Amino acid sequence: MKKTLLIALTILGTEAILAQNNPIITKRYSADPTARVFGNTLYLYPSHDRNEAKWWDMEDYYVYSTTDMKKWKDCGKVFSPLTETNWAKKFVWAPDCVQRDGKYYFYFPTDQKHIGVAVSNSPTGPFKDAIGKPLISEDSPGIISNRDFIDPSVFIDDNGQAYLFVGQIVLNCVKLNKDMVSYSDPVHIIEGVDDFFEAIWVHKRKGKYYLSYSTAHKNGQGPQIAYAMSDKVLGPYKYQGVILDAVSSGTNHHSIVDFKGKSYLFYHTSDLSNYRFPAGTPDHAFIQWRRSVCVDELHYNADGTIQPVIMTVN
Ligand code: FUB
Repeated sequence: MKKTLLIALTILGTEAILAQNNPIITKRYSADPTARVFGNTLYLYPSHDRNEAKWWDMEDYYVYSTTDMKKWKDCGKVFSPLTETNWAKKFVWAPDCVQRDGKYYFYFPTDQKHIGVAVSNSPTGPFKDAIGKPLISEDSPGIISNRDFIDPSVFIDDNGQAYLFVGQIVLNCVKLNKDMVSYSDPVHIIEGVDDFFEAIWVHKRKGKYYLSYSTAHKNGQGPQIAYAMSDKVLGPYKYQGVILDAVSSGTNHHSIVDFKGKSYLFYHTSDLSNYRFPAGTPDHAFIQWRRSVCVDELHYNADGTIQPVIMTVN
């Protein structure tokens, strides 16, 4: 991602974005990037920061895809929970999408307190509300939530068991049923995730489970992406260190994925809108709701620990 090359062109009505530098998505603002590999293609499921944003008042979701990490396709709008469900009222934030038995399940937070699930036969939607109500909420039995109940992240283990991790400050986890739109197990509260604030991401490599997440703001410094490891998916986890230092945005949110022989960290910054946390003036604070997705390679040490990621910038 070193040389600046950013060209947008139109091919047969679909927008192809050539991006070899950060941020990779410049057509519209995007944040909270969940990257997932389905088949030969990497799909990006970010949240969508609006040009007119007055807060984190996001309304809909767009998807992007690539087969080479250089050329990105804008797959268009795939879901608008505020108009396409009869229960979501505001704030559609960081989503996730996983595949099971040929269907794609899209998990999305709304209203700072509900997690919904939508489904499609295609990774690029359109997604439809699967159950007509939230899958789980801050006041569901067993949930512990003393702040926002947001940022769903689904992990499917090698034995096929799917887990939904979710929450802010307190990390809740439930086992999803095979239908992916219900759960029946007790709620697990995950221990050992030091300084966890939000943006949970779960992955597994060589038999070890990794939880990575955004820490809280500290002493005026922006949040970092830190991680913890365990031999068991439900922990307890042990803190390992920082993967990504504070970015220009006042929020930090990422995903980690392997694609075509390399590992990547997707994250967001506010570089494109020229915002740098903390805000200098009230006017400056206004543009913090316009973030853009970036990506850099991620490297592991021989013992499985993760090397800090060096951000590449324009
Ligand atoms: O984008 C809205 C919220 O900001 C996300 O849900 C959090 O993770 C933070 O990035």
